[in-house]
Amino acid sequence: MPPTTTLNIGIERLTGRMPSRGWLVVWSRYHMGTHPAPRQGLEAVLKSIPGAPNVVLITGHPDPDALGSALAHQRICQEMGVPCTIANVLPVSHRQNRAMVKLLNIEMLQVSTSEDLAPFKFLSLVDTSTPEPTIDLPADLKLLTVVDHHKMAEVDAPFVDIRPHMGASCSIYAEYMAQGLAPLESAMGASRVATALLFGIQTDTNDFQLATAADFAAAAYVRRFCDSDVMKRVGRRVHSASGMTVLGRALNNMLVVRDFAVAGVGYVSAGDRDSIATTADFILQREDLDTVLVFGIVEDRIDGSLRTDSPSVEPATFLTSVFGKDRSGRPYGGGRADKGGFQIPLGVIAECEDRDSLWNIVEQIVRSRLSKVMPEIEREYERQHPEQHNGHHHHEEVGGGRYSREF
Ligand SMILES: [Mn+2]
Repeated sequence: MPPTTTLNIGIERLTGRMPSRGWLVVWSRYHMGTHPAPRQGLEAVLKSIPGAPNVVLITGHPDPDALGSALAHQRICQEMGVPCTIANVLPVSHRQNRAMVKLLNIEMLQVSTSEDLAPFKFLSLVDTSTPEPTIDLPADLKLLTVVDHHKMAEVDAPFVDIRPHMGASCSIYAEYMAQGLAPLESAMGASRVATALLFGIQTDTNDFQLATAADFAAAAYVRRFCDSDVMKRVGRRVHSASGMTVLGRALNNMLVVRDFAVAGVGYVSAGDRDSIATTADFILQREDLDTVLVFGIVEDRIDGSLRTDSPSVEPATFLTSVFGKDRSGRPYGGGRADKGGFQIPLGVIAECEDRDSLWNIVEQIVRSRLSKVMPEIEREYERQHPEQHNGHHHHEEVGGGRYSREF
């Protein structure tokens, strides 16, 4: 790391000068021709504009990587005496991202016209090298910094740090901090910035599946400053209202035999088909279960998901032994990327207008198929529905409108 005194001489001599591409070249001469590390470059550029209002304008709908980077940029600016505002044109659309904004108290200025940006002198871009295209930028707003991990782009700004090998822009900002630029060890408010950075890294690297060594190093640095309670609340998987409804029906109608559970969820719209799979994933988390089958009617077919943690259950084999094969000899499962997914066409029966009756038939068929490999299923059903077997068929209670609404 170059000595700080050298850096200060450079900044003093250049104070008051407009940053330009030539600036870094001049500055680097103080280091005898060596290119300055990005962290020093960003510090020098920000120190060259004391008091000049900077805006981080987020491109697109704000996502965790952009939000975390923007917060980090803002914190670095504050340490350098540069007022910094985070602004967005498009709203925060994902519910999980809205939770992040709320829980971390991220203040953003919603802008829509170029006048809204008039108070600012300098523009910073994070997680992108292109400004938001749906707004006209004021002619005198100068692009100051660009920090991004997407593909390399020709950008004319005093400070540009684009690293396509990084999994997240948040990793780059975390690295500046780890290298001593507004380090998280130092000041107040470190935990919200750290939490936002970790969330950005986690999201952009697909829960670290795509993380590089540099991303892990960045995550390890920010991790100890994180608010783990907020992390837990923001990171929690969110389900749509209709997904919750499907889950609720499954829990209400679940039959459990030893470590196996089966649950019918009634009619599910095609757009909500995934909630059958997520419901199966959720139920599989019950500690005493290791195989779960969830099914419903989607359009003109029975659609279901089998999930298993059991070393002795192979989804494709299990599904074939329960449901057999279609007339052309193909199994009903395995057609989609979802390995435990299966679809059984209902054919013309799908046209049945009495939706409750059709659902009852489907439930009975699945149950009787399952009882071939697991006879206890019928007994468990009878135990749960004694009224079905003492001659009182409370049809309304079974169909009961519970499944009759598509959602
Ligand atoms: Mn990103």
